[in-house]
Amino acid sequence: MSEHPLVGIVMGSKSDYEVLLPAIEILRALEIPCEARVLSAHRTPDQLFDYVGTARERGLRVLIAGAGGAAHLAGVMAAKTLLPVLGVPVVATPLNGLDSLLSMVQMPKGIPVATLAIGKPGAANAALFAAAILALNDPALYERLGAWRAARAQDVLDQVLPDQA
Ligand code: RP5
Repeated sequence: MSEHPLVGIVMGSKSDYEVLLPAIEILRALEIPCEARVLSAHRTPDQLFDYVGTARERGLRVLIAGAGGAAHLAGVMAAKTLLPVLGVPVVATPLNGLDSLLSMVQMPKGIPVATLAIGKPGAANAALFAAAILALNDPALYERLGAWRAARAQDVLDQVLPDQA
């Protein structure tokens, strides 16, 4: 984690950490300074408001919100900032993340939450989407993101099936 983060990752509970970990790992791989916090829209609303309300002046440029259940975290954050908020639905209830997905993707008109897939794939893509946003004004990051994408393509091309080994 950096002292001057550009991306702030907020999760509603420590129990969400494993799901959000791919986002942290990809941001690190792309050398994007980030920070992660546990803050809840319903358990710590005042502290969440403080965090989001000061995010821009502290240098943050993109926020990632991961939460499960009735995942109002992302929408509440989006309501308190003009920074882009990327939502990652988390599996936390018997509804298997569909509750969280719909809570984020069905935000009423006017307060957008850019919602990714449920779980770890969504967390990884949130980091990549944050990178794409930041790369608009950072040519070096654009190059790193392009190299990351090319490496993933090479991973696919290098795959060998059992009957080809
Ligand atoms: C949400 O409730 C959190 O984001 C988490 O996904 C879910 C369960 O939280 P814990 O009961 O594990 O703290 O607010």
